[in-house]
Amino acid sequence: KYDLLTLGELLLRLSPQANERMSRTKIFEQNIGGAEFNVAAGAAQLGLKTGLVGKIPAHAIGQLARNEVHFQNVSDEYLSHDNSADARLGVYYYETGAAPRKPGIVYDRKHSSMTSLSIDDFPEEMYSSTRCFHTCGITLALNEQVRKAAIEMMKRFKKAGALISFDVNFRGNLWSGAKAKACIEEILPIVDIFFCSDSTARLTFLKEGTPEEVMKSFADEYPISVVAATQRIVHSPKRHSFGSVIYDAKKQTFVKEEMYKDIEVVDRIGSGDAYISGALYGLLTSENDTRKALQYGNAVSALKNTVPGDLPSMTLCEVEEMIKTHQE
Ligand code: KDG
Repeated sequence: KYDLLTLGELLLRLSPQANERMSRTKIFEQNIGGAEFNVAAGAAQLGLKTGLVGKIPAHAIGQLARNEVHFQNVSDEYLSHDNSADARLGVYYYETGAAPRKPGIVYDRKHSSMTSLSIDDFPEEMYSSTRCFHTCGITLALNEQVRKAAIEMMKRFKKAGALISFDVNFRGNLWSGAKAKACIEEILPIVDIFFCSDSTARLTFLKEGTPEEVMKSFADEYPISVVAATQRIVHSPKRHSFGSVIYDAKKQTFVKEEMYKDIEVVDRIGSGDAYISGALYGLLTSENDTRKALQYGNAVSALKNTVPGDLPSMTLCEVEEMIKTHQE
C-alpha cells in the first residue's frame, strides 16, 4: 500500500522573522518539521505514497502538525493520538545566522507525546503495508522507550520484507557519539540503505581513512546494500556547494557526479532529509539504481536549500529538468 513509511517526531519550529534574534523578537513564525517527516513529505512531492509513524497530542497544537501532514499528502494512518492532559508537541526555536553571528537553535522537546510512543500504539498490519521503512538517529536518541520501540519496529518491518533505510543524523545535543555508536551498531545488521556522511562516521564511529574507505567499511562489516554520504562545501554562509557519493555494495562500485556549485542558501535545515527523499525515490522507482538515487538526491537537496522552512517545495518535472541541466 505504501512505498515509504517513516518513523519520527513532528516538531513545531518557531523562528523570528528575517534576521531578528529569538531573545528579543515579538513575532515567531511557525513551521512544522521533523527529520523523518521531511523525508516523507519530499518523497510524496515526487510522487511516492508515503506515511508518517509517530505520536502527537490530540489537542489543537497536535492538529496544527497533523494539518501539515495532510497538506503534504503524507498519510497519518499511523500517527497515533496522545490524549493525556499534559500532551505536548516538541518545539524547537531557530534563528538564522548573519556573518559573523552563527545560526542558533534551542530545543524544547523533553517529555513530548512522541517520547511516550509504544509498539502497542500500532496494528500488526502496519508492518506488511510498505516497501520501505525509514528512521534516523534523532528518533533513537529521544529516550529508552522510543529507542526500544523503534528497534523493534525495524525488526518487524524487516521480517515483513520491507527495505530498511536509516540515517545516522547525529545530534550531539541529544546523545553522545559513543552512545549513538553502540545503539546504531546494534541495528546495522538489518539496515539495507545507510545514510552517513564522512564527517559523522569519523565523529561517531571513530572511522579513519578516505571517504570511500569509510563508506565501504560499513558494507564490508554489515549486510548493507547501499551506503550514501552527502558532501557540502561552505564557501560563505549563503553560498554552498553540495554533492554526494553512493556505494553500491552488490556491484562494489561508487557513483559520484559534479557537485551543485554556488547554491544560494536560504535555509539549509532539512536539506539532508530532502537528499534522502530524492535518493529513496531514485531507488524505489528503479531496480535499486544508485545513479538515479544520486541524481535525484543531489537535485532535491540543492533545491531544498533555496527555500525557507524544514520541508522541500518542488515538483517532479522541476527536479528532472534540474538533473538534465546539471548533466549538460
Ligand atoms: O534534519 C532536519 C531536522 O533536524 C529538523 O526538521 C528538526 O527533526 C528535527 C530535529 O530533531 O532537529
